[in-house]
Amino acid sequence: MSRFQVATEEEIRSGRTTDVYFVRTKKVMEAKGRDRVRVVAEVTTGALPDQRPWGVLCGIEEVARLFEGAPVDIHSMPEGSVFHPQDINGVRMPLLTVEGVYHDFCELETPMLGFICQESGVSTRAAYVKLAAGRKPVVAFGARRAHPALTPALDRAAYIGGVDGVSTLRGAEAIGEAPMGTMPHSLMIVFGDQASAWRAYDESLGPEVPRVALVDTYWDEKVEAVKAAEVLGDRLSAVRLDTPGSRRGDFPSIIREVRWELDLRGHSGVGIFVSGGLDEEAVRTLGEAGADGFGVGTYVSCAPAVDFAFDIVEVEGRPSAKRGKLGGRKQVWRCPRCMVDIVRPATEAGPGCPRCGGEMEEMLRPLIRGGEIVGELPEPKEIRRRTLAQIDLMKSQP
Ligand code: PCP
Repeated sequence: MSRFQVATEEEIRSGRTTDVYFVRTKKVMEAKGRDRVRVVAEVTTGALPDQRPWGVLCGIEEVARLFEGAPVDIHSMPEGSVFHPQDINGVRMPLLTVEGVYHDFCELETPMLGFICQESGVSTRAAYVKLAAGRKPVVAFGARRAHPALTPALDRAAYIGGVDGVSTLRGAEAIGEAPMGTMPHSLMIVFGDQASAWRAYDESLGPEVPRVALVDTYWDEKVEAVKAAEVLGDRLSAVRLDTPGSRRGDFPSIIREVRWELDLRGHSGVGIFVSGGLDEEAVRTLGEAGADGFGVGTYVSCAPAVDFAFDIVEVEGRPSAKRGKLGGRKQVWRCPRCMVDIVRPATEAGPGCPRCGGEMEEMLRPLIRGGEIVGELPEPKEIRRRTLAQIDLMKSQP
């Protein structure tokens, strides 16, 4: 039993984190001889948080690990897939389907949705923040805003959504990258003055650590920035502004002043990294004002969950769905050129792309067959690459 309020892997896989109404449903099915009924159930959502037109699917590898060994077949969009809640005809888009005896897997609905609802919320916000930053680096600073047991999952989801790096050791391990970060205010306070702290940082750390000096602890940012450039000279790669809210006022102007004063003194190669309470809009605005990189925390790690629902759509091979949902097993066809999606009954052949007439490809692909993981589970770096490529493709559409 963990000393922290976390469920163990075994508790999650054995259904201990499930909602009690699933346990009761099993009892009822057993009592009334309905415990061998085969169903197809699908994951869909009606709308995305922040009224987003598209989202990024995340948490699929953990779903595969959750169902590994269970007597089910799962088809899923690949992790990192960009998706719309509805296809071009307004039909809700299934992102994942589970087929099997309902009694065998119903308890796993809660943990399954937990993985993809939260992580897709994080990866979706990360994608929009990265879109606002363009080529400028975004680092996830948000681990401290969530339960530490989730650090690997939240950092991985932010990375898959598009951020360029993460600040924690365990998060970096989960994505197979080195952790990214600068220095905290506490370093200046412990050393008593900025220059001693900056020098100590420079003299104590290896060449792999970029020299990014925090320049808002005691004095005005532009004064500290110029001082840092004087103290560290060519070794200074950037300054970080984490200006407290009480002093933030017109932050874009502060950035422009820092830029001006640094350039005036020949330090045009010194970048400006900003952090503290940033959201998508702030990243866009501060980027236009001259910021070269961003540390984003709460806005991404505490992103609203995607409201995914899991619904039975077929019972013993016959279409059967509740109100508001469409019956029958389905397939999602995507045009790899136009990023157009069309939902069709799974029994139908794929349509041609209504925009370019080209061939469309199936998006719901085998993930688990009879409890065995058969789907590809790429490394986070590869998933991120594909996610960003889809976003670029979508951006280029008319
Ligand atoms: C921390 C970090 C970011 C904050 C937290 C996380 O700041 O530098 O600014 O990002 P968020 O605001 O988007 O959630 P502090 O704890 O104020 O300062 P320090 O850098 O000294 O830890």
